[in-house]
Amino acid sequence: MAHTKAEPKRISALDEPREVDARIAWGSDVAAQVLRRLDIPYIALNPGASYRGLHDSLVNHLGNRAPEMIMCLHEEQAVAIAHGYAKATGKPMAVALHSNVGLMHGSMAIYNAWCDRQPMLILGATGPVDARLRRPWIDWIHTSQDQGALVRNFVKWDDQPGSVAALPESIYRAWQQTATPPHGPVYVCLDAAIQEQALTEEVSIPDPARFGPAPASRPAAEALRRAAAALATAERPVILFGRGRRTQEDWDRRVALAERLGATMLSDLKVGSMVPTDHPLHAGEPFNQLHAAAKAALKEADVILSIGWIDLGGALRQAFGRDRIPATVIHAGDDIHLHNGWGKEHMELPPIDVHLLGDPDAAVAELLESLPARPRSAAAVAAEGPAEQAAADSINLRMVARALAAAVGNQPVTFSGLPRAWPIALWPHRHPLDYLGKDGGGGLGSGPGIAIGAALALKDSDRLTIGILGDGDCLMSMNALWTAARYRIPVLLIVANNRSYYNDELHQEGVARGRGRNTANRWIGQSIDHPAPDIAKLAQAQGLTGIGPVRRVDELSEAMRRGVECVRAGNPCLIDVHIDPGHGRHLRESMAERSMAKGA
Ligand SMILES: Cc1ncc(C[n+]2csc(CCOP(=O)(O)OP(=O)(O)O)c2C)c(N)n1
Ligand SMILES: [Mg+2]
Repeated sequence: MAHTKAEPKRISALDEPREVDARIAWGSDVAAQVLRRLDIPYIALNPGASYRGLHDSLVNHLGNRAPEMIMCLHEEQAVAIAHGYAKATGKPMAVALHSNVGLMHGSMAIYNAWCDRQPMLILGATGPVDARLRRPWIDWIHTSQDQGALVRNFVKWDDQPGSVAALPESIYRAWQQTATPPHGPVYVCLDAAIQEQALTEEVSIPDPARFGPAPASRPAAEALRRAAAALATAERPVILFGRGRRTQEDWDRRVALAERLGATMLSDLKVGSMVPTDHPLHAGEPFNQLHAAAKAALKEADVILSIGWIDLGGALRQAFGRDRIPATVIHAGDDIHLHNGWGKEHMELPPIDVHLLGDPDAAVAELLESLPARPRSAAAVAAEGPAEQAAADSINLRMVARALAAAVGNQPVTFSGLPRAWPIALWPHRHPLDYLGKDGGGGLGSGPGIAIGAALALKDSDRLTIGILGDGDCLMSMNALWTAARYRIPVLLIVANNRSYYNDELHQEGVARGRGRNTANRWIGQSIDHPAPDIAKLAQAQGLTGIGPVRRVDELSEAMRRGVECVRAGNPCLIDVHIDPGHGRHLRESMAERSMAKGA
């Protein structure tokens, strides 16, 4: 029997199928029904015959609703959109990837989501697995033995169910895996022949209620007791705020814990906003590599508490080198459950004295309950950035931030991505959705998709979703923008366009310096200029409002005003801003130094 629930609103009025067939009559109808019962709102996809059965079920059986298709021009962007959606909501949506080829296209974005520990349900397809059913040629090149092996090293779980009757269990388990913390993408590969099989008997699709995700795990009582004891007597505690949930409740508890302990707060650019960056206890800005204030705080600390810090080993290494760490190190997190040895995204093995194995925010809640109220005076001092030395004829990110803030006014903003030199101190993060963090795997080209996915998730909220993207990042996934135009996803993309893969220019400079060679050649093979692609036109060509290139300081305010107005009216917009390539250089200097030291 077809599942009957209140039909959710579709975002695309264009994609209304006619004469929908409510009968569950084909193998893929069963898979589609399972998606509906899981209340999956969207399925991002690029089509392909390996899942033409499922495609038909989504359209002609479910009526392209719950889930609704979000069509993309490249699989990498379908995955990136689900990634951005998960970042903003904490919830998975679905993705469909065609056979081996679509999976290969999507794989880098899956890797990003994996490293970022974000959930998503990826449905793939192959086959027919039964060779007798394969069409000549095409079905043979689009069938792979053990297709999940392509991504198995960077998904949490994968499966290829062997019958129609096995579909519900497989998809329910996948959902349970992806939605249970610690999160990660999951992949279910649907045999084309199974999808296209006519049902001869009713297939039971159980209610998903008893197959749902498990709650986040709480750390062991004994470990909590030891951690609380160490913290209760700490004189100079430091808390590293890493991965956590984007809820106001968890945010408030993190702040309360730091305040109760009088602890210096440090936060990570990679995870996004987890604590207020302008809190008196917050030292400096969120960082990727330790800044001086963070280093000093860690060196002086008697207790270091990591709340899901992604690279605790690396942070300690930067502060202490090979020296012994005098502080008691407490780490709360469950990431260890995902470490499989293939990727090294587990980072350097940190020395840990008290391991609070479990959900980092659960550890915060437990510690807060057991620690006595003992507020101490604020220890941290905000690190001052270097003075602004902007020539009036070149635009830097501080100017962009100021102009954007003026255009936005009081409306809350979600930054889906920020470039390294973005002046967070000018625009502090004060809400869990203010900034969603980095792409996870450092796979370039994710920025547009993640921004669109976040905007899709937040489109009915009071927030404005803005992605500040590098030109290299944006150009790699330019055609993600079509999806934003097609579904009227209100996102503002601002390209911090330095006409270069500037990050890597600095690497080349560092290598040349280390080898005593000419650093002036660093731009060769790195500059995206002569011609500089007209990114605003590329946006316009896909149906967005494209503004720019903005080259002069006096054009900035008007460009930002127009961009914000466009997105407030419900439409996507891109503003291409040519920025001074050298701005923010000091923030990247360490890379050049590292290359110099290692000659790599
Ligand atoms: C898929 C992929 N290809 C290449 C790189 C190497 N890479 C890292 S940052 C970067 C430059 C990014 O350029 P842009 O987005 O313009 O930012 P900018 O450094 O100029 O601010 C490159 C090429 C990568 N990380 N991922
Ligand atoms: Mg660039």
